[in-house]
Amino acid sequence: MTESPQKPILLTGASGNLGRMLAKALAAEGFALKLTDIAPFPDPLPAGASFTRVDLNDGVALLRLAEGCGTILHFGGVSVERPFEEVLGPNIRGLYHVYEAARREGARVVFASSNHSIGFHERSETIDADCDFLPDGYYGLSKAYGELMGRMYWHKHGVESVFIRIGSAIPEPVDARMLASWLSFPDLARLIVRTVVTETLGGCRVIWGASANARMTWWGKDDREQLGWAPRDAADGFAGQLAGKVSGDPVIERYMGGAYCAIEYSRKD
Ligand code: 15L
Repeated sequence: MTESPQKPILLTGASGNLGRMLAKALAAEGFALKLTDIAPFPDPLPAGASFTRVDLNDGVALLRLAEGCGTILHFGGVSVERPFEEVLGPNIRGLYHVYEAARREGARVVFASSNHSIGFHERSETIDADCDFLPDGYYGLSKAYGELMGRMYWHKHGVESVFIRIGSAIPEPVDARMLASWLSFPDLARLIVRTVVTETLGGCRVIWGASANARMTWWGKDDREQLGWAPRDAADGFAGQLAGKVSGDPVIERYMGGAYCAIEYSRKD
């Protein structure tokens, strides 16, 4: 750990792919962790970590769990496109519970937002962090709402937030789109450390969650300098094998959100 002793970190979604990776990486850095998820934690508990099974719909349990925490890393909830009714509880009500807990504890929220909050921007554009939200489904819409909720909690209650609009955070890129959108696990882990140790944010900060990929021309200015983060990895080495791996679907290939844009797409023009 680089700076002053930290209060414990609450990590929601700890049993998911990103949660498991972050639990390991943050524990290795010496952070005290309270892990939570609706699903059991599948790995051996890292040193300095506890795990409590909680449904994000249960606001009382979440308040109790957040007691004494200085940061809430909110990676819980539905993480793919699903029908509205499935997204509503975990991603909207659950998020409200997270922000209420942060308000009570005076904690910072680091929100795993997504590129799907802006998914209907065309790939030919370069958009800055203050661009319009153009969600590509109910999941992306919940991420846009989450960022708006964070802004409300800053202006009304002084709760600081970092919104990470994650591209494609998986161990390796698997198609041509990810030559632009890929975010390596180490780059994400280093970013999360910066979101925790940076002393003051003075509001809400937005980060485009992509590695230093040569094809990442879609996403421009954001608040990385203030956090002291710059990605170090790149998908470029995969270009030879992945450049031709495209869908052939004009909707998927036109927009940043890719396949999510084409789910139940019914426009005729
Ligand atoms: C996301 O937000 C999803 O959680 C993930 O499963 C991927 O679909 C990713 O975006 C992506 O756009 O590649």
